[in-house]
Amino acid sequence: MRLFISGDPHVNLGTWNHTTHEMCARRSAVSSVFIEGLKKARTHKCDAYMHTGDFLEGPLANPNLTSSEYNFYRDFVKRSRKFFNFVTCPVGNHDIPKSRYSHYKGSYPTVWSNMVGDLVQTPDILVLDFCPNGQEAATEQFQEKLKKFQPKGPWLVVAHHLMEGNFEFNSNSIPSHENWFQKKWITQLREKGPNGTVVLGHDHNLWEFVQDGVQVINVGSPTAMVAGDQKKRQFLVWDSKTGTIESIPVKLGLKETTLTSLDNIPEDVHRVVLDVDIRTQEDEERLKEVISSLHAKGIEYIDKTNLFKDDVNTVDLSSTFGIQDAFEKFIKDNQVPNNIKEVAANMLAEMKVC
Ligand SMILES: [Mn+2]
Repeated sequence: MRLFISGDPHVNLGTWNHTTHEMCARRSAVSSVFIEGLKKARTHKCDAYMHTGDFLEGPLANPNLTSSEYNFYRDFVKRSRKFFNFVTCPVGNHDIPKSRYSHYKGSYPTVWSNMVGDLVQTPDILVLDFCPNGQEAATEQFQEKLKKFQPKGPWLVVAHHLMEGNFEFNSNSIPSHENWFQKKWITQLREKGPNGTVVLGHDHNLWEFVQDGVQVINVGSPTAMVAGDQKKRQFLVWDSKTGTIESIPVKLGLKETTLTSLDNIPEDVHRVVLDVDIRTQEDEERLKEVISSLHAKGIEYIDKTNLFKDDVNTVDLSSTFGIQDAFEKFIKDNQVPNNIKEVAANMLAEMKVC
């Protein structure tokens, strides 16, 4: 089996703590990379598409999805199963309803919970869901699973955990927000067989190292988290026969550019930094013009002149549902096989109805 692996997409990231423009750009970037992944999974002859949790920016942060978005993504996964065994595991912290966290009181929506938890059924893959009850519970969960783990060949562990000692951060003050994949676990896993790999989700950056002969890879988010983020992005392909893991680079991201003159306004960027020298009334009029054209195109901007800094957040999100555009491009793409195009076209038609 060849398994295609993609990390934390966090679809809808930006519904809190970001400007409307950032939100639009991010939705559109995630949509494109999602389609890109589907195509790459085929060209790399993969049998299944797995993501390592936090598919949506779900209940933990903000369950602020429109019902058409939610239905669309759920449908996408359901239908893409005709072509790929699309698996949504492990479960990430954003895929879990708040009501299951021990420290939360009250009830919270279970936006995503019906979709997660489809596990790859093979003795060679061990999946560790994010555990909402803290590190002790996560450790217990690992030791329980380890007892039953009997790989016959090359093995793979996929977990929605941060790596102890390699990339430690406390993203908020709630201890149960993090699970740590411990280094001693790697030593224990090594006893199950010499040809093993650990793939982690949860940390949005990309990194890897080898310990006790076991390759440990943090897959990272498949696209930039904000405009201007230049970090390397990737998908992974794991081959169960050879135990090899291959990194497939992803070029898509959120592009930012700085303008020092208002002569050439780029079309293919997500954010423009306007660092222009305004001397005359005419300059000011031109800047106003440029800003309104950026608005119209849904391109975010940072105005360093401060002349129009209050003039933001005017884009209507309901008209900038990025995945529709991505699908339209996908359907027109000559390299996409017809049977996949057909499904995409049907999905797009249905999406427009709702
Ligand atoms: Mn996470």
